[in-house]
Amino acid sequence: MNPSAAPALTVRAIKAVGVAVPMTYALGTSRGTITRAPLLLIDLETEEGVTGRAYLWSYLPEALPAIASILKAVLDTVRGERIEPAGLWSKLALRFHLIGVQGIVRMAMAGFDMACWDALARAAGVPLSGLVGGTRTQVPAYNSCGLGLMAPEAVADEAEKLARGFRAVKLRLGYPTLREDLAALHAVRKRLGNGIAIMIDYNQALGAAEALERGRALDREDIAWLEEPIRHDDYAGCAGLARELKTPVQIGENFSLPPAMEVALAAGACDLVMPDLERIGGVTGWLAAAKIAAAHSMPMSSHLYSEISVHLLAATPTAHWLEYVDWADKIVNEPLEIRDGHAIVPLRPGNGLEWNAAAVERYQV
Ligand code: SMN
Ligand code: MG
Repeated sequence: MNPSAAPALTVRAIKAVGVAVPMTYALGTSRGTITRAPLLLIDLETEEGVTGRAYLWSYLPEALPAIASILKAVLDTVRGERIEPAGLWSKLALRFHLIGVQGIVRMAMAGFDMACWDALARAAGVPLSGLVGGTRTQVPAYNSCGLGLMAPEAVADEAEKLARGFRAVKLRLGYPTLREDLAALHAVRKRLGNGIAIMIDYNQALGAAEALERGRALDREDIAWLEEPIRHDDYAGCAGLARELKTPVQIGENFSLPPAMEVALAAGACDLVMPDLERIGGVTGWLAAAKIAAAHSMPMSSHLYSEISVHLLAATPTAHWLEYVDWADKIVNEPLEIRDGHAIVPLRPGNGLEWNAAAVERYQV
């Protein structure tokens, strides 16, 4: 449906609660290990009685109060305004122009934007996917839990568990040597067989020369993509790798707002994109990014935020893969459903997020 046809809603209050939710599988990246998911749960209350919900993944628990504090400034700026996400985004961008729409400011704005879209979809009685023009009922999903840096047999054991119900998993690499990278990859491949696709994520661990050497070795391994091999903002370096390597180069979780994606694509920095719902600027930013990707015929996957991203990929012309993580499962009433390697787009109104009050109390920080 046309979003402007949704019933009128007015911003009344924003509640934000920080939780640190234990993760079933630790996330051991080349840049550090995370064992608890720091999430800021946002409730946007409206004068009309509809509540919009969203969460923000803050990487660092210490960032939670800072984002909540910026959300107070967001509320002060838009209290009493009609919910029209793009217009409110512009108003907030002006309000925060001097500090800059980046970091925790962008996080707060994106979380507010996601909650606005949820409120509108709930008020209209349609799933978020329907509000943004989505037609797909399911989206291919890869399991991105765990599979961090550890001994080859341990990572193979974890891969076996994580591949159940999926047709693809993501493996984190960036060991000190290529030999160790290949040992982990070979152990996982041997355990999973050839029917499961493997994505590889370096989290920017390599320099350009090292990335070319390891990328050439990985070209012989039939992997689905090579993610963030080098600094995320070295678009010229990324473009060189995309040209030289057979394996598709994937970047995007660090695009800050849609113009960054436009610049990266103009530079030929990748073969695939995977914007992050928060960093790209919430649902409003995602929809703009999806248009850019479509204009470049660029396959677009998601980064984190599985529960909301599934609705948006349902409406993304070049939708590719949903990144599935279960990190919010313990604090929501109805976790995202995976069936035969696909995430099912929920049919209930809004984005489908409802907090499990007992779990929120338990994990509150
Ligand atoms: C990642 C996600 C969340 C925190 C750290 C790293 C990773 C991914 O880059 O793509 O899943
Ligand atoms: Mg990544």
